[in-house]
Amino acid sequence: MDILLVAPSSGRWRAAARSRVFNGRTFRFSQLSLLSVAAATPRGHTVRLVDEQVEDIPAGCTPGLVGITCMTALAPRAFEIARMFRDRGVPVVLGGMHPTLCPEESLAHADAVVAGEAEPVWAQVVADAAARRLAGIYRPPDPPDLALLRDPPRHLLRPGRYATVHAVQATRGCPHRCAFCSVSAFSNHTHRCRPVADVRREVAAIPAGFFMFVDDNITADREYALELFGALAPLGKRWMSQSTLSLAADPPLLAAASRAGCAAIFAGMETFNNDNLDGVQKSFHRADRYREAVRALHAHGIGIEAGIVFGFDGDGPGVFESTVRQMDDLRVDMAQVSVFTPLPGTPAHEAMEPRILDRNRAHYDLHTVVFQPAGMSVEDLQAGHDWATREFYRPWRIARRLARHTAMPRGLSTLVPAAVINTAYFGRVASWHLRGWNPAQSAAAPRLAPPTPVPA
Ligand code: B12
Repeated sequence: MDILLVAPSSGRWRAAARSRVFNGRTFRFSQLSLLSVAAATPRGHTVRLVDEQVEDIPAGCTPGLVGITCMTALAPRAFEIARMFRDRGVPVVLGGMHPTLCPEESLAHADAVVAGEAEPVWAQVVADAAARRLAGIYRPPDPPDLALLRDPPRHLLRPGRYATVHAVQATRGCPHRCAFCSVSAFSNHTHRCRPVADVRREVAAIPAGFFMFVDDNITADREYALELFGALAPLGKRWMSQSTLSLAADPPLLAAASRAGCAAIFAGMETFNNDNLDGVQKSFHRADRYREAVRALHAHGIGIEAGIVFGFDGDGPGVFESTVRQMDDLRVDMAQVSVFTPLPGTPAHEAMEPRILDRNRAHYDLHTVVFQPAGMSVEDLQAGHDWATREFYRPWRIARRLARHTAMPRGLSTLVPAAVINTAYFGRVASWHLRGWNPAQSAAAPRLAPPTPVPA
């Protein structure tokens, strides 16, 4: 059977991905979701992969089966593609984050839904599609044994169109229970690890010096992380991953990550207000520890991309300016600035249900306000998010950050990824025309408790 796997893209994300600045590549990596489905496909079938960020779905094609991966923000586009193929009589299966968290909603647009990781059920789905008996929602009884994963067939991606196609996964899931996080909901707070030898072999075969771990929390299992970092060290590669800041508070682990080639971590700092952290069950991070965490990372030559979220219940109109100032002050290298988003299927969505104003899934892209904030108006939250993003990525701030970056140990060798990520966000500010304003300077702004002070 001819199987077509599609990664949808839409709206301003699609426009940015296709922009001529850097050929739109900077934010484009991975597609490990569909490569994993391709890898799990039984032999004897042909698999093609179309990533709408870089190419169009071939007009009029009629494969034997279409599989579409889908985050929440891409659900409307995924459903549109599903309709197009079903109108041609082609069966469609939806999988990924959104279909797993909202299987019934997704099934209304497809012949079948895979709710969870594909590996345990994909062969059955393919067999049922071939026999024209696709049967609703396929839920893996147990998550797959990660020792049985096959290598992702990266040759299915169009070469040269990605910042890197070398996305590797050592672990799946995260044990924490942050109320807003889809990953916790998807993985049911579990964290599983691949055999270190498999990861080492995959990394050793990468024909490049830099790669990305797409793990959600690579240090969640400390002993595993120590073993993994020890195995990676001799390979001399550079990489980035997501981790909590607990890495920074653990000197042996930090030293091991540094020796293993960790160039930077993405860590969800979220907010500089401990009450906000407590409110979303993220009490394992403390705002008053951020400074020492960033210092420790930098001392080991590891940069930090901070995940920052605006719109927590403790945020008032002053939060934007104070957050940008504190990020400057901490010398954060990069930041992903978002607005709080009650993603369907998360505890936050349930808790905030009465405050949800916008149910258009396309707006659940973490940069659009879809709920009534507690401490300011919808307009102020949107404007403040846009303003803070633009401020943080002002060219003079980027230049200052990069200059400081070179001063940290190994800073020259990680300057390229730091520069690429900063410039990519700058490009996003420009191409999305982010402007906004600082709500603290608008009149009649309600005042809330100030954020937790960060000790000098
Ligand atoms: C890498 C990544 C990206 C990359 C590449 C995305 C891609 N398409 O490959 C980039 C940087 C482009 C990206 C962008 C965005 N991302 Co992103 N991303 C990730 C990340 C970190 C890893 C994804 C991955 O490769 N996982 C490894 C694979 C193996 O796991 P998997 O995707 O779960 O796939 C398995 C199953 O889900 C299932 N499955 C998946 N697809 C399919 C399809 C079929 C047919 C079947 C049968 C099964 C199946 O089988 C797979 C194998 O077991 C995830 C976090 C995560 N844990 O998923 C966030 C994540 C998916 N991203 C997220 C978001 C919000 C975004 C953005 C919308 C916004 C933003 N600010 O980043 C943008 C939108 C981009 C766009 N084009 O419109 C959220 C999604 C939340 C949600 N409920 O939808 C996540 C979960 C991060 C988070 N913690 O919130 N992202």
